[in-house]
This record gives sequence, structure tokens and C-alpha cells, in this order.
Amino acid sequence: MQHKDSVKRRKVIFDHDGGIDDLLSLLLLLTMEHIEVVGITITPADCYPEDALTSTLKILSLTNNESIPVALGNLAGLNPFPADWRAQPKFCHALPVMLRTKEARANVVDEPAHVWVAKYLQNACEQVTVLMTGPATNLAYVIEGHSEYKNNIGQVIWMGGAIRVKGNVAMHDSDGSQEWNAYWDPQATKVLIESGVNLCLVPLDATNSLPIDRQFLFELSNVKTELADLAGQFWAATTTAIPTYEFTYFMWDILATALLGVSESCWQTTSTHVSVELTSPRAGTISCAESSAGSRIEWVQSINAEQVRQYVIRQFNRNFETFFTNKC
Ligand SMILES: [Ca+2]
Repeated sequence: MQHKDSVKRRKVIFDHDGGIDDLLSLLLLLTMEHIEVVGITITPADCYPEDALTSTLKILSLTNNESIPVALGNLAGLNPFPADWRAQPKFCHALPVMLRTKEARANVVDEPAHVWVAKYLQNACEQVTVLMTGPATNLAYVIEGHSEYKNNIGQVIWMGGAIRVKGNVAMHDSDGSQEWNAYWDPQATKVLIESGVNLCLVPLDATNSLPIDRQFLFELSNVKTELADLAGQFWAATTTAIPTYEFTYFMWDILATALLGVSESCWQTTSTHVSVELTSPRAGTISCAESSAGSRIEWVQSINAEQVRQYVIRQFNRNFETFFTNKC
């Protein structure tokens, strides 16, 4: 166990929604020695909340990070994820190493996620990065109710949207243009996009380059460390119960998380005026605005997929006792 006090670390609030991709992202984030995870909040979107909480707490115990506060969200979006997708990550806390690991409940805060985020930002002495790999609901609630707290947000990195590619929603009230995180709570998407915070959007345009293919899983299997094996087992569960319509699982959330660690030469961003639609069949669609009338945001348009994959494999090359401890 190590604790790196000597270097100034970047403070991050991680808001996730409990999917397998999110749990892998938590593991990846905790490997980053330049990052201080100051809190974890859970949006009950692509998960059942108690499963997400259980897996999160077990991962924190496994990596000696039991003191990080965890807050469960209770705000619900308009468009629920399919029930079988939400049930899929139950698999993660049923794996042997996860079953053997006790979840420490002492760090679960007794207020909902959006309230915890608001209080953290209110009292923050320095700017914090908010990494979001689920819908924007918790942060949007805070921004709408307390716009003065925006000054304490250094950057928001959000996996969401499909700007110049088709979306991944195939529901009766959708024309297929939306990405799921943006569709779950279209109003929250609009609030965040129009908020003026320093937002780096990680849309499907970028994540489409990172399918979880057999070659990647094979490379990971050859690392042969505790973390690489656990990550490989998580990803193995996605090869049969696959939550996309193209039967391919991607590194959606992993890419957003990896941006905090990979070299900046790994990705290219562009800045575009966009608008968010609120009505069916395009509720939650983030589209390029015709003129400068929309909100100007920065989004990741391309990445070096191989460099990102190799980064993930390198970071997962460790055993659990080598994680450093986040002291909160
Ligand atoms: Ca997610």
C-alpha cells in the first residue's frame, strides 16, 4: 500500500452508473497515481443501484481505498435503460474475488448523490474535475440549483452524445440519433451542455474506435496479474450479454476515464456549436447547430485507439496490494 503525498494530485469526483464499463473505469481511475478521487457518486441508470453500490464498495476495499466517500443517487431520468442491461453488472460482485471481499459501508454517505456533490462544491478550496460515465443528472441538478458552484469545477469530462455519427438508442420513441446517457435524461443533457462549464465531451464519434475484441482480451489475459484477470473477467461477461444492437461492447466509459491518464497526443478535440433536443423522436440528441446560436462545446472527435488500449493494459498490470490509498 502506498500513499503519494509528495506530488500534487488532481482532485476528481467520479459519477458513474454502475455498468461493467463503469466498474472497469473505477478500477482504471484508481490506478492513476496523479489522481485523487475525492468522492464517488452513483446515478441509478444503467444498473440497479444496490448492485452498483455493492460492486463499488468491494472495489474500494480490494484496492485499499475504503475512505473515499460514496453517495448513491436517487434522481431518475425520463427514459429508463432496459431491465436486462441494468441487471448485467450483478455478475461483477458474484465473481470469487469480489465475493471474498467485504464492502466497507462506513464510507457511504447518508445523503443522495446530488446533495453530496453540491456540498462538496460549496466547500471546495480548489477546483475539482468531474468525470461522468453515466447520465448528467446529478451534476445538472447542482448546476441548475447552484450556478455559483460552477466556479469550483475545473473541468467536466462526460461520456455522452453522438455528434456526427448515429446514436445507440433503438427505442420506439427514438429515431436512433441519441446516445444512451444523453437520452436517459434529456433535460439534464441540455442543462449541462448549455451551462458554460469547461466541458470535454467524449461521444460515440470517439468511442466507436474502441471495440472490445478478442485480440484485446487475449492481450490482457497474458498480463497475468490480479487486476488484469479481474478486468478480463468483467469484460468476458460482455461477450454474451451485450448491451448494444450491433453486438459489440466498446470502451465507452473507459475512454473518458483514460483521458485523465494518457498522453494528450492520443486524442484530438474539436469545438462546435451544438444544441440539445427535448422532444420525441430526438429527445436527448446533441446536434451540430446551424449557426453560432447553440452552445459551443469541446468534444473528442478522434483518438489513437491502439495507444489507449496499450495504456489500459499497462495500468491493469498490477496486483491489488500495489494500489496507493486515497485519503479522504
Ligand atoms: Ca456508464
